[in-house]
Amino acid sequence: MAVDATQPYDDQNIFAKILRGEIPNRTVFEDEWALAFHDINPQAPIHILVIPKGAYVSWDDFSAKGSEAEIAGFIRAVGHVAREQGLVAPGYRLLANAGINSHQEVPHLHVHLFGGKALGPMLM
Ligand code: D5M
Repeated sequence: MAVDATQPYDDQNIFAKILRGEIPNRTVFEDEWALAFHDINPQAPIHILVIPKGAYVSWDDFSAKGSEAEIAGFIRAVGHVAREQGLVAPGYRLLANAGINSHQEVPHLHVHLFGGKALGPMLM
């Protein structure tokens, strides 16, 4: 179900539980600012989610409230994972859903990292 990204952060969301270690995940990278793990329902040969460690619902929430260090750390983590996964030369796609029209399902900011095949033109 799509979430209303204008709601306050819900610390019972599934990615908050993953960050607290309450639910297992297939981690590919973790540092002070971010956690990256395989999507449970992959849409490409490589489909990784990168999430900030702070409690932010969406990109706009994060950009408004996150510290410079959190924002820099998160963006660096996304790039690090893309490099580590060998996606720079073949290419990759980043996507962040926000709110109802995008059909965001989990109300903790996450960037989808897709790769591992020719992804074709962006449809929307
Ligand atoms: O995408 C939310 C994404 O989160 C969707 O691709 C499935 C994924 N998901 C949901 N639960 C899990 C767990 N437990 N592990 C890994 N991946 C998960 P959205 O952009 O919100 O539509």
